[in-house]
Amino acid sequence: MSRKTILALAGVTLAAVAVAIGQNVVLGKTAPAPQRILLRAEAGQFNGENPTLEVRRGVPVELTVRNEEPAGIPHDFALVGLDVRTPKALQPGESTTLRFTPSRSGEFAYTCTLHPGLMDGRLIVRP
Ligand SMILES: [Cu+2]
Repeated sequence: MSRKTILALAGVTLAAVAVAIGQNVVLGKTAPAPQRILLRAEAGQFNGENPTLEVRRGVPVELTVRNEEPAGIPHDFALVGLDVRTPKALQPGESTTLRFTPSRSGEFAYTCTLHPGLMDGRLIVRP
């Protein structure tokens, strides 16, 4: 390896360090990993049982809702009291990811507004 090549590699390394330092300065600290949740709407239920979801307050949530009905049945998703909902009904095969950071702890209801009473569950935000 020539001296020129080594210097070039060192330059790359220094650039990488500078980028890493720059990110640290911008963020101040490492951002927490998002809490990822997948809800599959199928046969008129979420994940077959409308599970109770648990997340931590102050940590970003990425909640993906996917309509896995075979055909003809739209679904949506709304978290009552947290101002989180799918922008529109999802047709079979469609999905959307909702991103939010719960700012207060407590218990919140979720539902598919097209099938209330069938697709209802709870989200618990832990302090
Ligand atoms: Cu529904």
